[in-house]
Amino acid sequence: MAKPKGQYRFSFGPWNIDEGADPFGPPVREPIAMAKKFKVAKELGYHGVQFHDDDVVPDIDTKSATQIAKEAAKIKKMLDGEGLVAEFVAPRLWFAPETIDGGYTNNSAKLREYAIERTKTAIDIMNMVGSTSLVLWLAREGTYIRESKVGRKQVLQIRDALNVFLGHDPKVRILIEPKPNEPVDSAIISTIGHAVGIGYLTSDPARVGCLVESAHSILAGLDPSDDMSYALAHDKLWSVHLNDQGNMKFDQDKSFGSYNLRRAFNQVRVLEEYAYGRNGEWVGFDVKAMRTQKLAVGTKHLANSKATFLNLLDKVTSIDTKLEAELIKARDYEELDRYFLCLLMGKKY
Ligand code: XUL
Ligand code: MN
Repeated sequence: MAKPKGQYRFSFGPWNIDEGADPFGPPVREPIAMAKKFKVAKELGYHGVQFHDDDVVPDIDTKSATQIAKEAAKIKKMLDGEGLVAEFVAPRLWFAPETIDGGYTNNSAKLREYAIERTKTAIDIMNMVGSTSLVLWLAREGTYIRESKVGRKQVLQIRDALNVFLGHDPKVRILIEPKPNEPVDSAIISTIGHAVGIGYLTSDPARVGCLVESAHSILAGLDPSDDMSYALAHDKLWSVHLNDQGNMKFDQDKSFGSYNLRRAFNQVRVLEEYAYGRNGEWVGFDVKAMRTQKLAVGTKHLANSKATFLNLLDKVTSIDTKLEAELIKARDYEELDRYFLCLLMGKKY
């Protein structure tokens, strides 16, 4: 087994330890306090925590700048106490009444202004918790019906908003996390190609990158490892949200590799080939526990996703690269297929 080239640091967000509510049923597990979530991260060998702005400052819209700074400082102290770092902050723009019809692409100028101001506050919080990365999942920046918004205008509105954020903080790095649908019918920045592309429209493309979430690529009918490759070719893959997804369903956020192990293997392979992490990129898991899990075993999805990643990394670093090259040269892809299946099944080739 070769030594991995990548430098892997793992993270998850507080929302990844949840109470199990779904659109058809109420919570089934007791809430877990933030301090305990940080302890879980540490115990499971994670290095970082991802945040939404209101994970750091609950009920953020009702609080003054002083109160926000006080609460953010408290979270930073708790992180420091555990030896953890904040990977990123993302504004939760899809929850407020002001963003019912989108944030930066809302048809109302006043409501667009809300989304921009809220994001500036999220950037300030990002700095307070010691991060330089802002993640934008553009949740409601699409349409419920196509005729309700003008597509080209929406793209330019998002570009204009990005320019405001780049100007607000000269050090902020913006990571766009695309998703093709859910909660709205269709998103205007729906795939990683769109995310990379809009970065080039901004005033400082060097500070706009992206985050590929496995489930979001699968929902777009695409292979997450190909989406990662595309972003890596642009040196724009600045984080990932690894998870799994039973093809075109709702966004399931299943444990990494639990649905399609080969698809997961290829994601790890692509990251390892790039020596991912050498520029400080994170391996995030955006995974949810099944609703059937009881409280005491409600964090196994986080332990399992990380373990699966590391097991797949062992597989990747034990690829017989000489044999692989020979089979590719001979164009014997049936044999190459069998070789990789044997590798994944732990069978002698
Ligand atoms: C939504 C999603 C979000 C983002 C962060 O599908 O993945 O949790 O990762 O806002
Ligand atoms: Mn995500």
